Amino acid sequence: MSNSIDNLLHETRRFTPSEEFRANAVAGADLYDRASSDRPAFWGEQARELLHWHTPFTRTLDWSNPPFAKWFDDGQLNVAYNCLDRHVEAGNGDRVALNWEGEPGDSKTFTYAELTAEVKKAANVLAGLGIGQGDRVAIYLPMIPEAVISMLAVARLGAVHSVIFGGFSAESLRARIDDASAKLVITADGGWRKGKVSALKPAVDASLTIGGPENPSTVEHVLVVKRGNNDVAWVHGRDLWWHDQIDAANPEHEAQPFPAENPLFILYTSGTTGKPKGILHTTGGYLTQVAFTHKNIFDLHPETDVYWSTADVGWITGHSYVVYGPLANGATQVIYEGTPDAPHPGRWWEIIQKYGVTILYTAPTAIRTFMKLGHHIPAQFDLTSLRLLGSVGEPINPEAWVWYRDVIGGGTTPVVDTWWQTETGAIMVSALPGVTTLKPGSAQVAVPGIHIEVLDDQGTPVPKNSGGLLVVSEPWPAMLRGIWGDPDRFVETYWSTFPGKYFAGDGARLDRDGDIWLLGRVDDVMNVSGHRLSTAEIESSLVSHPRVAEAAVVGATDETTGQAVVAFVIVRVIEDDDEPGAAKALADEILDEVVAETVESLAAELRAHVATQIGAIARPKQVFIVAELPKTRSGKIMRRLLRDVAEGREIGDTTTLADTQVMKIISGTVG
Ligand code: 6R9
Repeated sequence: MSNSIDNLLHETRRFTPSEEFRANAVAGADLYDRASSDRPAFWGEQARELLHWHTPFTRTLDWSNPPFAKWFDDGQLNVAYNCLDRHVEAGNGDRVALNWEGEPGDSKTFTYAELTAEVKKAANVLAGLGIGQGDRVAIYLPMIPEAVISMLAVARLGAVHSVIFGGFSAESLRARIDDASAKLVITADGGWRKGKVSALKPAVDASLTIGGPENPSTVEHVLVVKRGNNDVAWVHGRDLWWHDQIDAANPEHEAQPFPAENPLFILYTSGTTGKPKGILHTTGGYLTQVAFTHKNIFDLHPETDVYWSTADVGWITGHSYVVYGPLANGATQVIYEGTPDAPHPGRWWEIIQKYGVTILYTAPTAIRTFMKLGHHIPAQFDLTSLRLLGSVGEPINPEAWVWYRDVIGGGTTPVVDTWWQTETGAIMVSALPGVTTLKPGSAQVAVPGIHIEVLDDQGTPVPKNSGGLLVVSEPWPAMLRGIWGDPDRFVETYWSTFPGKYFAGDGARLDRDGDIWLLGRVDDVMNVSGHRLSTAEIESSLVSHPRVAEAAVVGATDETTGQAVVAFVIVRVIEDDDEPGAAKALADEILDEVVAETVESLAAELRAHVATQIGAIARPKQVFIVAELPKTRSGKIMRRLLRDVAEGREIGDTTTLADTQVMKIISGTVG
């Protein structure tokens, strides 16, 4: 095993910040010193500096009842006022807040003054429907401006939003509505995805009638945004058109202050057991850390930067780094409704060119998809406005990191790999782009003010050059405040492995410099003949082979070895510089090409490649060449489903897949 880790940790490429970047960087190395002497005091300074408090706080952290933290709890603020009105009052009302791009090519721009005006009207609409402090509102919308407006309107009233991914089924939607006892659902007729309108309202209609009249839901009203212009069924008395309500709404609304520990949102995330967990976040600490990290890690210069996070608002990244962080900092940003390849595979690069995007934040899964399509596609667009790139969601293998920097970043932009979770609320491990010498593949160091450790099973910090479990050892401002309605599960899931410390569920290694390398969820760790192998590591090795674009590895039960390594691999187009069109080849055409050169010989080559790179113990028992991998809408590979295939079982619940057809295709290829 130590050989295999050495392979990853032997990454020798280093990228120091350029003189120019360093000279203009928002964050300097002094942040680490300032934060380390007294963490709560440091966060108190940040909270005062970055936010407007209607009532200033006198206490920073109350940790008298761990693991239930309170931050700045005698202070009062309004989150929407912090994201909107205060920028207008400071004279920045004409600055663009949102450049929204619809998938079919329509677009809309909102200045801070215009966005503030929309949110005030929306807040009055919601208040008119009986929404007040503490009430829960479910938001089930595509990536349209109304998603941002709804979240901020809920926040403005001191109410609690629960944003649910547009891809979730009626059953999942109902389970979340019931768990939070939501009074209102905000949805749309439909949204654009992959070149056509995908209806949303039917899922809401179906969810609210599940169980028949004996099982009424808590929902009183459904507000419907008109986006897709598709026909919708209508329940009179319950359903209301958003535009009718907004047009009739009072434009005046004064934001009231709420206590710093007033809940802001619930966001559901999957756990190791079936029932989704409603992760609860509050206002003051959360907004402090998202604003701090957004400003310092993305080196935000709000007057000149154009920031784009490609995340959907249904994911925590959309909450913290589309809505709250950027808007609290007065940033100008881009949001995009659709898929990266609609109507053509250069759509994202076209958007960057159109708006002059300077900071891009996206996920490794997207980067690897673009690698697969080839560099000819981004090369057709002017990407020279980009000056900083970010990554989030899973480990980014060194090859993808370097490709991202070279092909998208023109060989000059820093790439920050940011580790965090729904539960942590904000970034916890990341380089600072003007300070840190970057190392491809490693998330590197704790954010100033955050205390991260890698512990062995006994809870002892591991020395450099070894691995263990990632924990957060001190409370942090944006930490989850609990699981909605289930305090015991909160304590049990996160705080019982190492008492007093937060266990994130991820494996990690420290390299010889003490930098952190994330190795994936610990439930993604395989045990092959008594050796612990990380799925991330074997995947990284596979992706370093020139024919591999993407790889997913699972441990399948094996009579002799306990578990056997089974790999699912998507092959990459071999780029032909004389024939750029070849790079556009679709996944199934690639597959045909591979079939022609015999799948077996490639599989054998890849098995040998892993054995050479990592060691015989990691050699996949089987390598399946597939056209697609099953992913959730936030881009996480659903290894559970691949394990089902690898072990020849019937495939389990696929409702959280972005594309529910993909498992049929994979089973067809493998079986
Ligand atoms: C923000 C987000 C959290 C899990 C987390 C870890 C994985 C996220 C990562 C990363 C390696 C990174 N993860 N960022 N792994 N490097 N930079 O993704 O939240 O959807 O709750 O997922 O994602 O396994 O535990 P969430």
